[in-house]
Amino acid sequence: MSLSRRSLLKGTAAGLIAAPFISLRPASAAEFDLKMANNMPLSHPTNLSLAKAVKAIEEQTGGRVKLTVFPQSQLGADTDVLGQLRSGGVDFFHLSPLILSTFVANASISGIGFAFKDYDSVWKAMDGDLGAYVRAEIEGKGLYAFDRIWDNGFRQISSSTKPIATPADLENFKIRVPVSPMWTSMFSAFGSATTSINFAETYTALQTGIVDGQENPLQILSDFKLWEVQKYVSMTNHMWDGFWLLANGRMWRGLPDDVKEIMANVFNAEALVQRETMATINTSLRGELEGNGMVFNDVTTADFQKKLVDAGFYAEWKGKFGDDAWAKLEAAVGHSL
Ligand code: X2X
Repeated sequence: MSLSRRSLLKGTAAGLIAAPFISLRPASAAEFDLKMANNMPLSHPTNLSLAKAVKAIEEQTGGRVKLTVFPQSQLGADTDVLGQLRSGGVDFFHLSPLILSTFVANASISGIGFAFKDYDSVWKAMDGDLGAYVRAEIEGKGLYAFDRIWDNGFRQISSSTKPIATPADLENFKIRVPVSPMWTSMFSAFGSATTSINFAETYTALQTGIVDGQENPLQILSDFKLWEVQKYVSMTNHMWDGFWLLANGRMWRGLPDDVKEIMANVFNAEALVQRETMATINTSLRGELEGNGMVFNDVTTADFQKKLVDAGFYAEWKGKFGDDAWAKLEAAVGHSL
């Protein structure tokens, strides 16, 4: 032990001197010690941005807020963590709007098949009226959603058995879908044999052959090395998906206004960085996955959408969401569905 440290301790023990530049409070004694959960690995842009946000919030609040991130479903599968968020066991959680819809029914409206043609229309809608509508629904159920939604990506179908070239290839196809009525409904409309499985169990389900395929953005195929258990990737772009950054409502409302403002500013700014990072990486993902042996095919998306129309998928969901919400969706995406 160095002399200065020994004398510092002695002084502290005697209660005589305060070390001017050293906080004697242990790191865990932050005023607000909060838990954040998500289902992505540390390499995913969500966690890259989150690490920066956590540091910025600790700094800007002068150490009053300590955030601990639990990535890659460490606290449990998504539907379990949603329960923990509601009860307050978890303070913040990044979650797909479609899985959130198991609690906030109309949250899945942004996930309607083929609603968004490109990212420009996604951000216009989600940073605009449609996003505001969904956040109000979320608040109505007692949770809080930060203004800027984070990107998950446009979803593509992968398979271990055959390329999905036409809608007919999806008939009786054994596919994993996340736990959400809309995902089940959509792939049932394609005639697939769907199994609802949380993401945390998806790799194993593919590996053991419980299902032959799954659908996710290319970023996830890369991050989770799905080429080890999947061969074909069909560029269906059948749905855009994001992650709302959610907070337990009671915890959030209990924070002082200055802390809330710092957190909201940092998280919303970092969400925009995450979107940029996703867009940059996206340009090289197909090549990277092909390099790992995956075989890609492009499809005529209009054929897939027609199948959904014919199966009554849009009519069913228009009925479920209600005319008002549906009108907001069509206004946001700029075309009728
Ligand atoms: O469960 C999935 O497939 C994932 C990771 O994309 C979501 O969080 C919806």
